[in-house]
Amino acid sequence: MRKGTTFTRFIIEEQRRIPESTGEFTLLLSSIVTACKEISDDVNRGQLINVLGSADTENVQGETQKKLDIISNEIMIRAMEWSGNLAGMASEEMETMYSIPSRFPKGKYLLVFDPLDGSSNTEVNVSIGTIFSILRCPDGITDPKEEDFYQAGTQQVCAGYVLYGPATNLVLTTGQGVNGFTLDQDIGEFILTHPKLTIPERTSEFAINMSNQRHWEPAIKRYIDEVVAGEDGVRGRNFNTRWVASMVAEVHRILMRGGIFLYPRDNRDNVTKGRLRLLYEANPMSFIIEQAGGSASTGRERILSVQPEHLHQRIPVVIGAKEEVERVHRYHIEMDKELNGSPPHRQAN
Ligand code: AFP
Repeated sequence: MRKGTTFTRFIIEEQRRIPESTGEFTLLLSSIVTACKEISDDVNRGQLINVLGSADTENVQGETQKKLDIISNEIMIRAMEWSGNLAGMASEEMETMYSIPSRFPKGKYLLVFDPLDGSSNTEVNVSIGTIFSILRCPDGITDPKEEDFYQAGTQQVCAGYVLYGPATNLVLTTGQGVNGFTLDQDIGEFILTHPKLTIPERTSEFAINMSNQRHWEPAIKRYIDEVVAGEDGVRGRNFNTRWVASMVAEVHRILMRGGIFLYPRDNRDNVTKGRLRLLYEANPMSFIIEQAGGSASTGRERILSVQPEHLHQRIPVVIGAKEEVERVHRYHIEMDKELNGSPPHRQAN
């Protein structure tokens, strides 16, 4: 007999702790996880079932879609729309929100997701993942509009990701800490392998796309110059670097052994407000990181407090070890004081 708590048992036991629970949320989570197992299987088979490569289409952000981006989005939609737990969905791969077709019952939750984050890595067999965030549909609304999704990250009921790497991991928070599961391929179940994950406050590992260095604001340049200088500089100790170009993999590494991840805004035309998306990348990851004892900031404010204004809104992201995130935040405050109110896009020079 295998040892370990299955995901199914875990969520049912969690549900039992809340006497007034209807089980709707448990079913919703269970459907998301089933969809992710299907995505995991397609990612795993890749070239064998001809799902790698470009779909030759563009998403709303003007990014070329991979076949697997479209397939994963379709899997999520088909797995979730019938469930009766959702009032609507929104995804990186769909320009507008997805209304639940009238032939299906509706529920009290909204689901926002990035079906396959880091998909530029699909051809090179590097870790990628699905990110999701569950929000409550505002009271009395059965036919939500896009504005109903514009909820600050603090309002999230649950956030999670599934990492498709050498192993498939599910990491989840409902605001009571963070738990990690590993897919046992033989029995098709996630098993609780990483209970109560926490991030060390201190780290010596950073992740940033260094090729954008010349576009950064002075605060980011200062921080990175200092960590790169290592024991010869003001930090007095050496740092190491990693960059996977897959936020799920970077956040997972931080949860496993610490670190800081930065995708700051910079002075390139399409990155003046940041590169990553608030609702389905930054918010769920920030909720997880904070619940594990880390910090998540735009550099200037707490990500989870930002009021969204668009479905596909971008935002600067600095997340991970508390001490480091706070330092980056301090550098931004000092820089802004020095530059004394000059417009943000100018400050990147
Ligand atoms: P894709 O899903 O288009 O591959 O983007 C991945 C991502 O949103 C995030 O996971 C990475 O950290 C970041 O973009 C990588 O961006 P760069 O290619 O600019 O480094």
